[in-house]
Amino acid sequence: MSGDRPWISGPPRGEASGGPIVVLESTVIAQGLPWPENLEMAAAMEGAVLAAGARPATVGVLDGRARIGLDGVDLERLARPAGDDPRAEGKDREGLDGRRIRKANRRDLSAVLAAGGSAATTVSATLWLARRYGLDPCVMATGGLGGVHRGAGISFDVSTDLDELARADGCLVVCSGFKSILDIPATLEAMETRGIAIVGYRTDELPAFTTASSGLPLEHRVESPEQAARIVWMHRRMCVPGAVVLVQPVPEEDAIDREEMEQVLTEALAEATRAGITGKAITPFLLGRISQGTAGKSLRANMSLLVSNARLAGEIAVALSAGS
Ligand code: PSU
Ligand code: MN
Repeated sequence: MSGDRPWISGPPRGEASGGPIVVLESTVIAQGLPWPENLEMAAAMEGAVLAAGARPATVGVLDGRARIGLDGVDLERLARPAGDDPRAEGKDREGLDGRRIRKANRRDLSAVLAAGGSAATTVSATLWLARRYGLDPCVMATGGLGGVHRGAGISFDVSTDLDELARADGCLVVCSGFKSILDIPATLEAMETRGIAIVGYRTDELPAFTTASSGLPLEHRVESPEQAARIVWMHRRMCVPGAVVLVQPVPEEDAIDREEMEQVLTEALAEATRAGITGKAITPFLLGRISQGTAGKSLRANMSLLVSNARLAGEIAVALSAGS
């Protein structure tokens, strides 16, 4: 499928396509989870989409080409650490030190492709690439979205995910809220400013990633994939700008207690400040510390919510294609 666009490739689109597709990001594989669980999780997410009757397309950049859909070998390239230490931590997994797999948001894409490089894509880069390829509007699943960081009033650290969601007209993003390390109330405000629709899946409160609830109320709720599809269908039909974000809580049996999470997070944030870690490196660093601090519970919860979001996105993609 290279044609006149050798810089991007993917599955057949439009008439020739084999039914509904669920787009998956790859930063969570390369930077969000440790090896080898990251590779297991990537396969499990694709399996959950297939089981729902849709086709998965994990997005990434390999050797100077954007790819909409990766095979097992590609996924392993993104997942496997470059160094000798298979448990290389946060900072090393960022690609800041010559690591092959970088973390790319939308603004990084041109430079990475021009250099013939490889990168995992964040929500913003994934959404943009999928739409640019022709999966527009698309259905996507992930764990936690980027948003407004704590202290953003001074650092200005606000994820470009929010701006891309505001542009991704008619797309659906299924997730479990935002990264728990963020300023969640401020992130909700920033979503409202940008006019990004947010709907709870079987919940009245915004989930807080590996914790079932942030305690913050949501104004809209659906109970089934069909009801969710109806909102997306209406959103598309009315041409309301931006994406619809559907938030699903982590499965109950894997959820982490809110107080426990707050405590571990406070310590991890203090450590990040002491170590001078900022910008794109902060998420991988904190996720690693949180996993250690919760004795692996957060890792289990993270994987569990990713798989259940992939399944739900698959079910909604099927419902949307049946209704069109
Ligand atoms: N949530 C996680 N792990 C991650 C991410 C989110 O639990 O690795 C990634 C997603 O790809 C998201 C990105 O799009 O972090 C946002 O990064 P930043 O805050 O640097 O924009
Ligand atoms: Mn940031």
